[in-house]
Amino acid sequence: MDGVSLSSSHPLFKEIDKLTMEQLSYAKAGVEEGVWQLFADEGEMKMYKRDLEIDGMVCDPLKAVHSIKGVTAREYLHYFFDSSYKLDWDTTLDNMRVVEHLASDTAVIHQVHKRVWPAAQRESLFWSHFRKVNSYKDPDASDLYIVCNHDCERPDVALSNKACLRVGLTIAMVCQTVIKRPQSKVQFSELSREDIGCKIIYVAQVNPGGWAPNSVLRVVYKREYPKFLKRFTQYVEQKVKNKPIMF
Ligand code: 18C
Repeated sequence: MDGVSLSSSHPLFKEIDKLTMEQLSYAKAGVEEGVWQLFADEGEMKMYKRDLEIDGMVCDPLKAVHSIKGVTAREYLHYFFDSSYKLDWDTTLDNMRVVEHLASDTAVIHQVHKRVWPAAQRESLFWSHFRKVNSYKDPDASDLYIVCNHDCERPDVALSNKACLRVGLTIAMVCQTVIKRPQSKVQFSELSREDIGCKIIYVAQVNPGGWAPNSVLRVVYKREYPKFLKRFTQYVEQKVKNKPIMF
């Protein structure tokens, strides 16, 4: 999947293009000491947060780095982007639907999340864009893909119920395939899953969109993000098992 399928004349193109590239450099910028606090450290998976309140609401940015074996960047992000898998792996969801397929690499998605007592139920409405950006890959990587998600407004998508609140979100997953055999000496078709790995960076900032007790929110945050990344990784590892490698 080279190039961008979404037409440059689409009304959302400029916003999608700008934000996707901004999130890519933000994700790749690393985690400066004294700025990011490590709160989950499980094997290769490390999660960092910063404290940030906007209008009294907790909007703590999250940055996670992970590294896995046997999966390519394209495969990992295929399962993250393709909405037909979301109900399999996203345990925060009550339901979801694709509002519009804007192009093969861009969709608008509406999700209704599980309610966390005593806060109101949340939903999210966002565009999701998948792009290959090899010119930004690390020297040891053979490719680089990003999925960027950001909240949007659609007059044709009403709140699923009056008590629901819509969250704001900017989320990006950046993945790079690393090949363990010298690339100059090997064809992709000769590689096995033992020869490949994937470096993952996930960045997220969610605005709760209305009242929720800050203490509950931070508990949900610290529980749900590690749960998500571990579960999603296991899901992808299971899905690609015994399938031909997709570069
Ligand atoms: O990136 C993820 N998923 C993608 C799915 O396609 C997409 C997600 C976008 C929406 C994220 C908004 C999440 C709101 C969650 C509401 C609470 C649900 C809790 C359910 C508990 C059973 O990019 C993976 C996303 C993983 C999300 C982890 C949870 C993050 C919590 C952040 C704070 C949420 C604020 C509002 C909740 C108020 C509750 C006190």
